[in-house]
Amino acid sequence: MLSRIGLAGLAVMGQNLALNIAEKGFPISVYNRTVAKVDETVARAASEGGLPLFGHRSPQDFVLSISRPRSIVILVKAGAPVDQTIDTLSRYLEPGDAIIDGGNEWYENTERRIREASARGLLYLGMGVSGGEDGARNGPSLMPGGSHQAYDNIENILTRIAAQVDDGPCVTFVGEGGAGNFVKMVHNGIEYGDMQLISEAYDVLRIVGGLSNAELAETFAEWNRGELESFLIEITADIFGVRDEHGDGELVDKILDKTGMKGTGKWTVQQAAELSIAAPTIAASLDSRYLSGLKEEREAAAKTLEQAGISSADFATFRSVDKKRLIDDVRQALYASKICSYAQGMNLLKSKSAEKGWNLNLGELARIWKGGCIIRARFLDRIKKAYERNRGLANLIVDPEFAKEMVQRQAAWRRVVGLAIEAGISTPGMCASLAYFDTYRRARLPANLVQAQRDYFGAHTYERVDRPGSFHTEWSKIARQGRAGTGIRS
Ligand code: 2AM
Repeated sequence: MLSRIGLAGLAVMGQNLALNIAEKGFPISVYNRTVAKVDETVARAASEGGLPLFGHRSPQDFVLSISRPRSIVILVKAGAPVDQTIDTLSRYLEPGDAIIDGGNEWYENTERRIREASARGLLYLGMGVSGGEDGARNGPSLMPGGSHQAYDNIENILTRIAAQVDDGPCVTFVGEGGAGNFVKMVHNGIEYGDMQLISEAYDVLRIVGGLSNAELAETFAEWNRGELESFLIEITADIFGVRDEHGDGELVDKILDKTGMKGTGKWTVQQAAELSIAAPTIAASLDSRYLSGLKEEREAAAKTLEQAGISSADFATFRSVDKKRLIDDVRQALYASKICSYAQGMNLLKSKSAEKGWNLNLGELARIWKGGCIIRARFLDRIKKAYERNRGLANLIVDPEFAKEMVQRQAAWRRVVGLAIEAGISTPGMCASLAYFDTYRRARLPANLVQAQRDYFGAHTYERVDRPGSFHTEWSKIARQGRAGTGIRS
């Protein structure tokens, strides 16, 4: 009997996704370059109740064990390993067969592979998969893009293995070309923003509010019962409760404050710059990761600046703040900051969609992020509805419902950021979000002065608010004349 689908690349994500597919009743063939992982996966399938999963040690046997038209998911490291795996497998593939890359791939690599596959009569999908190990096994959020035919061939599998939420499975055909990978990339950028904002909330509560880990656990658990309900808030509450098995106190305090990263956040910020889309909250999260990496420099700087007179440790004076009110303010600041961050991510998607002709449906993307993925959250349903109300929404902030919420929360938001600034606690994500909000909502910005400067030194011209056309002024000549008149020397 032939398998319905194949999966190559049996590291953590691959193994779990394969078991998920098998568990849903689709016979699956699996393959890995190193055969030990094939045996391991087969053993897991057997121990989980004899799932219909069949291991293969040769790429040829693997490919030939799948029914045509074949669909093969590959989950290997992004970049060259994907090309090598495609090379290995495509020797045995036939026209009409499809390759589905489930890795965090750069979208342009997917677009190149789509062209190469198409030259051989093969179909290709670049599919974002989010949810980590647990998501892959029990229901991820899936973001497939590329060949619609390839999607149709496995739609019944994808809708079964994806996370299920009240309005359907967390999967949709995202768009053509590298759209699926691009959307996954922006998802990860938004994830960077969420994590940064949560860490800032933690920092303010801990340093300014003096909350203990137990109080933090309680606070986050409480938040998870309200508008902030989300996977990241939930796991954060859990984290504060985990004790250190090697010593006193909680593990969180023993973890080195250096954040790792794999590149999707950087790509998001690079793309934002390429597309002239402001994404300051996401950029601030990336910068914070870079600065976190400079542990030794930061320790040295703390010492130098302390010697120079700054006090970086004693915030006791701020401990007089009303804890209960601070907690409530931080909750609101976090929520408002998050909306701005999502607004940036969504606008990045909208801009790329226009450039590439992907016709991305932002409401539908918010929907498939409601379950399975790392940024899953209750408020994504509200984002979905905002885009359903107005598909061409310029910015989430100006959706009537979100606008109201931002206004309701802005006083608390300003208090938190103000307090943090006063205490010397950096909150780059919250500050970036607030500045984004305050910039976007202002009908008039000081950009007139920048235009005047540009015209002054570079004759770049400017427009006027009161008449059409572009203008240039001989600024220095006039200024000199003016000075001559008042006796000021240049
Ligand atoms: P391996 O077990 O043989 O190393 C994550 O590293 C996954 O990507 C693993 O399944 C790994 O296979 C696979 N992988 C990495 N580089 C590869 C390559 N060049 N060809 C095939 N698989 C590769």
